[in-house]
Amino acid sequence: MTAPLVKDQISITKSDFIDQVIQDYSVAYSSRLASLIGRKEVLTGKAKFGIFGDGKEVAQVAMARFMENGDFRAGYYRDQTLMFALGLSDIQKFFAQLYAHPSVEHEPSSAGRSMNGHFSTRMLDEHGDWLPQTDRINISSDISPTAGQMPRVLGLAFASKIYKSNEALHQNTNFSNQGREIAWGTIGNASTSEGHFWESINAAGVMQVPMLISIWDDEYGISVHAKHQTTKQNLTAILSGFKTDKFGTGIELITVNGWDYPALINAYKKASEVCREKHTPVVIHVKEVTQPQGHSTSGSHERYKSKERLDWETEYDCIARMRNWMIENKIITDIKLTELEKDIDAQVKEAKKVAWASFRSEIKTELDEAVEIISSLNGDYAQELKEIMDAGRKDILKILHKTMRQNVGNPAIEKVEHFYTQYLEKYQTIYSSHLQSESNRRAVNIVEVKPEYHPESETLNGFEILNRTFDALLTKHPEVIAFGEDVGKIGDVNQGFSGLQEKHGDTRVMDMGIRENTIVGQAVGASLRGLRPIAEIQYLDYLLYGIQIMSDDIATIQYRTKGGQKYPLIIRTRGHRLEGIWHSGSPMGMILNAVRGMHVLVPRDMTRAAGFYNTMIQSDEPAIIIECLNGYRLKEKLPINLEEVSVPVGVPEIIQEGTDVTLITYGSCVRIAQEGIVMLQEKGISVELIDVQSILPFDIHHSLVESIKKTNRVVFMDEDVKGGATAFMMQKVLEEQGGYRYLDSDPKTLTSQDHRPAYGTDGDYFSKSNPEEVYDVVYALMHESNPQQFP
Ligand SMILES: Cc1ncc(C[n+]2csc(CCOP(=O)(O)OP(=O)(O)O)c2C)c(N)n1
Ligand SMILES: [Mg+2]
Repeated sequence: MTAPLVKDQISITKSDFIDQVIQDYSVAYSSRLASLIGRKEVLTGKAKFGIFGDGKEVAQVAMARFMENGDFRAGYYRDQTLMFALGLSDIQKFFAQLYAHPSVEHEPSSAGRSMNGHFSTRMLDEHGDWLPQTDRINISSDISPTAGQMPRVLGLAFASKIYKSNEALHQNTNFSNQGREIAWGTIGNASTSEGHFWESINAAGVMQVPMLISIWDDEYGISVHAKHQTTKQNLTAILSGFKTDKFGTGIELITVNGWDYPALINAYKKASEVCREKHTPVVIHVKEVTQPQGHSTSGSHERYKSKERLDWETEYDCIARMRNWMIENKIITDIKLTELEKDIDAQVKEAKKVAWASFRSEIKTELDEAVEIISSLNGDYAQELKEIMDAGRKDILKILHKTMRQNVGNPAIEKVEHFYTQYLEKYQTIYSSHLQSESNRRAVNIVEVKPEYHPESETLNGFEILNRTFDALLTKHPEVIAFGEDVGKIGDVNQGFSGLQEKHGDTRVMDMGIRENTIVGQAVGASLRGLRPIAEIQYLDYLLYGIQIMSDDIATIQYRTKGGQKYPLIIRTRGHRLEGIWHSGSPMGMILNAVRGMHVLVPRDMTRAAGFYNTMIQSDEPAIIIECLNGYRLKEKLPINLEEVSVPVGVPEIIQEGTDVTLITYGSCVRIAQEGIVMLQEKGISVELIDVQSILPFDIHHSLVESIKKTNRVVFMDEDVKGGATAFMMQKVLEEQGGYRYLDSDPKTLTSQDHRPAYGTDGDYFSKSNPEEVYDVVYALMHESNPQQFP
C-alpha cells in the first residue's frame, strides 16, 4: 500500500512509514531518558555539569530525516537527539562526555575536553589529513558562546555556493557534490538577540547560500523571558522582512510547533528542498518548545517560571504529544508502546553503566598502582587516597605530591617520584595536546625558501609584489578564494588583488558587506570544507569585530576536537603605523593572547608577507598575517623566485649585526629602529637589530638568547601599549630562553603610549615609539655601563 500518512511526505509504503515513525519516537524517547538520567548523574556528583536536549527531541528527529551525506551541521548544546537520530553519537558516548572521559575512542566529540552536549564528528585521519566528507554527515565542533556557531554555519553554506559555481572544483568530490550540501544550523531563541545571528542571516540572504537554521524557541534564555530578548516577543514577526520576494530572493521563513511531529516533517521536507535545490536560505522558527528540566543542572526553572507556564510545558511536552498522536492515528497501540519504552529504559541504563565503568576502569588501575607505591612510604596517605570517593587523577597526583613533600631526602622516595613524573607527563600530554596541528603539514615544518635576486631585478611597489603573489596562488590552487570588504571589484583598498577578480572570476575574488565577524566565519566554514580562504579584515583596528570567532572558534578547533577538525585559513589584514585613532592600531598583546592556537605573523615588508602567504598555503593551520599599512608604496626589489619564497614561521631574522645592544622588534618598527640605529652608529654604538617576524610561534629555535649572550643588553620594541607584545617577547627571551643570565643591564621595553594614536604627523610622533626614543633608550644603557665613553 502506498498511502502516505503525513501530508506531502515522501511516498513510502505504510509499513515503512510506521517503522519510521516508531524509530523516530524511540530515538526521541531514549534521548529524553538520557537527559533525565544525566541530570541525576550530576546531582549525585558523578559529573560536574549537565545541559540537555529535553523538550527539543521531536523537532530533531524530523530534521534528521532530511539531512543527506555531505551536509554539515553547526549548532549548540541542545542537539543530542539529532546526533542519536543520525547515528553519529549514542547513549554511551553521550555519558562518556558527561563524565569527561579523556579518550577519543570513548568520547569522539572532544576527548573529554568539552562540556556535555558539545558535539563534533572526526574529519581527520590519524595523520591529520582530511577524511572524505561527501559519504557522511559532518558535524562541525560546537562551542559554548551562544550564537558563535552562526558565522560558521554561514561559512559552511558559503562553501556550497563556491563548489556549485566554480566548475574547476567539481572534481573535488570528497568535499562536495557540486554544492548540493546544506549547512544546517541550530540556535536557541534567546541567542538570536546576539548580533552574530542577524549578521549571519542578512549575509545568507545577500549571498543566497544553502543555510538552513532551526531556532529552538522555548521562550527562555536561562531565566530571561522572550520579552527581554526579542522585539514583539516574536521571532517570526521580526524575521518576516527577510522573506523571499517574488523573484525568490531573500530567506524562506517557516514557523512550526515543536510538539507537532507531522507538521515538523512537512516543514523540514519543504525547507530542505528549496535550500538544496535553489540555495535559498531558510529559517525554521520552531515554537512552543519546552524545557522539562529547566536550563541546566545549575539551577531549577521553578524559580522563574510561573505555575501556568510549567503546567503548559507538561501539557505540550513533545514526546507526550507524539505518543498520543501515534496512538490516535493507530500507528502503534499503547500496550506495544509501553513495552517498547520498557526495553528502551533498560538499554539506556545499561549504556550509561557501561560508560561509567569504562571511564572508571582506567582510573581504578592507576589508583591501585598509586596506592601501592604510596603505602610503602606512608600507609595513612595511601588509605586517604583509597577512601576518596570516585577519586580522579588530580587526587592521585595530590597525594603523591604530598608523599614526596613529606619524604624529602628519603632515598625510598625515588620510586614515588618516578611514578609521579611519568604519570603527570602522560596526562599533561593527554590534556594539553593539539593546541595546533600535529600533522606533517604544520606550519613549522614548511621549508624556508629565501628570496633570490638578479642584479637587474625590477623594483616594484610593495602592493605589486603582493599582487603577483596572490595571482600565483589563485592560479596554482583552485581551492584558494579571497574575499572581504572592497577585495573584489577594486582588488582591495591597497590594490593587492587589483585585476584579479577580472582574471580569476568573481567566485574566486569577492566583495563582502561590512561585517568582519561573518567574514571570519566564512573563512572558518570554507576552510573546514577543503577550500583555502584568504579572508580580509580591511584594517587591523576592525579585527575586534572578528576576534571573538578567531579566539573562540579558530584558535580552539584543534584543541577542542583533539585533532579531529582543522581550519587551514588565512586572515589577512593591515595595520600598525598610519594615522589616527582607528587607522594605526597595533593591539598585538590583545591579539596574541586571544588567539593561542593560531599563527600571528607580522612581516616588515611585502616580500616577507608574500613569503608568509606561500608558507601558510602549504600548511594546514590558521594564521593571521598583518601587513604594514605604510609599506604598500615602498619600493622593493622583485625576487626572481617570488612564487616559491617561503618565510619560515617562528624564525627571527637578524637584520643587522651588532655588539653593544640587541634590539628586538617587528613589523613597521623595524624601519623606525633602523633610523634610530643610524644616530647611534654616529656615536660609535653598535646595535644588533632583529626582526622576530612571527609572534606566534615565537623564536622556536631560541636564537634571540644567542644575540644577548654576545651583547649582554636588550631592548624590546614595538608600537603596542606598554606591557603588550613587548612584555610577551621579554617573558619568552628572559624567562623561557634564560636570557636574564647574560644581562649586564636592565632589560628595557620601548612601546607606544597607552592611549590610542592621535591623528597627523605630530600626533603619531607623540603617540608612538619613534627613532629618537630608540636612540635615547639605547644610549642610556650605554651611558650607564660606561659614563666616560658615553657621557
Ligand atoms: C555569549 C554567551 N553569553 C552568555 C552565555 C551563557 N549562556 C549559556 S546558555 C544561555 C541561554 C541561551 O538561551 P537560548 O539561546 O534560548 O537557548 P536555550 O538554552 O534556551 O536552548 C546563556 C545566557 C553563553 N554561553 N555565551
Ligand atoms: Mg531558549
